[in-house]
Amino acid sequence: MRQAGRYMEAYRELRARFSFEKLCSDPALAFEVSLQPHRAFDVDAVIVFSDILIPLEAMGAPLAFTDEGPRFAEPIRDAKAAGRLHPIDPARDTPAILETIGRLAAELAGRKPVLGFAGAPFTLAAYLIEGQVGGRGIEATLRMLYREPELLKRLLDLLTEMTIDYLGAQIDAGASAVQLFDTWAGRLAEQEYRGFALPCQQRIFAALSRRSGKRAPSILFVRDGPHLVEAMAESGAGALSLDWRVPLSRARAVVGPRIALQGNLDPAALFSTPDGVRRRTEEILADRRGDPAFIFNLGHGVLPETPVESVRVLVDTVRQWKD
Ligand code: 1CP
Repeated sequence: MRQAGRYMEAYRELRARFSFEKLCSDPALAFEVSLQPHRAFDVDAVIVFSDILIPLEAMGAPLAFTDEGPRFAEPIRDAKAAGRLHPIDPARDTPAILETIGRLAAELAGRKPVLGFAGAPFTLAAYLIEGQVGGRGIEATLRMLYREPELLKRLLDLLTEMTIDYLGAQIDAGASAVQLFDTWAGRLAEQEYRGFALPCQQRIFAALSRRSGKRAPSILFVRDGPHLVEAMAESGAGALSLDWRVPLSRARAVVGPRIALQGNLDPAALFSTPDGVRRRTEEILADRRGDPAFIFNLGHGVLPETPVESVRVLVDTVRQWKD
């Protein structure tokens, strides 16, 4: 999950000097930001600093990170606009993330895993179609899904192929595991999830597990997805990352013992007192006591106003836990 960010003083200092785009596109800076949570809290894994939307710009969709969030200047609403997108060659078109992963893997060699990541096709399509996600959620995307499903599927196809290449290149660059973020797929009913989001996830995880090069474990995140856990288990991901809306014990009962579960403290719980943070963290750890395939995580990224002390208490609580 997003672990660097504005709640950290060291991040705010760098952001005061450099744009978000610059932090992502300069491997020396991205390397520094990636390591900030590692240095501050000694977290168990380091996620490379980048954003799921960066490869879309490389596909030909002009992107700006504004104060109101990311924005595509030309939302993709018809076949003509979709036709302007092109495949990418990760080494040529997204060198910064690969270089940053390489530097992190060398720095942390064998001591800590480096996580690569990508947005899942449905979520990437939603950002492209909306242009900017605002108060009305992903209404334009849903309109395309129900009115022009073939157009959406063509877009999803293109994004699926790109994501296979993009994650494969991250694994080759040194990522120990990769996480696929399908943040917006939880907006769908199970039937549409199975029709539009799941097939893309399945193609990506199947391709990654079949590849002749290096392989790496995979994690699938869906936000707002308690109703989708059973279908998510069919994605082929080795681990499911869940938000706080579903009790992990219930998810475990649904998916069985073979898939790892990751989650799922509500990031808002970090606004509690240190004792409150410790208690909520321990409740999740106690719930998963004896579960050999559990990764503690937040259910979503750290919120900008989060007290740093809460993050420290959380990491210490997980570290000190005796199962
Ligand atoms: O300086 C800033 O304010 C930029 C805030 C920020 C950050 C720190 C954005 C803009 N992206 C990121 C980094 C990021 N994004 C990481 C790097 C890992 C880390 O820092 O620890 C990762 C893994 C992401 C993934 C991401 N970006 C997702 C999937 C996970 C999720 O949060 O649901 C999504 C949906 C995005 C899009 C995005 N990028 C940035 C924002 C504010 C958003 C969300 C916009 C929205 O809510 O629609």
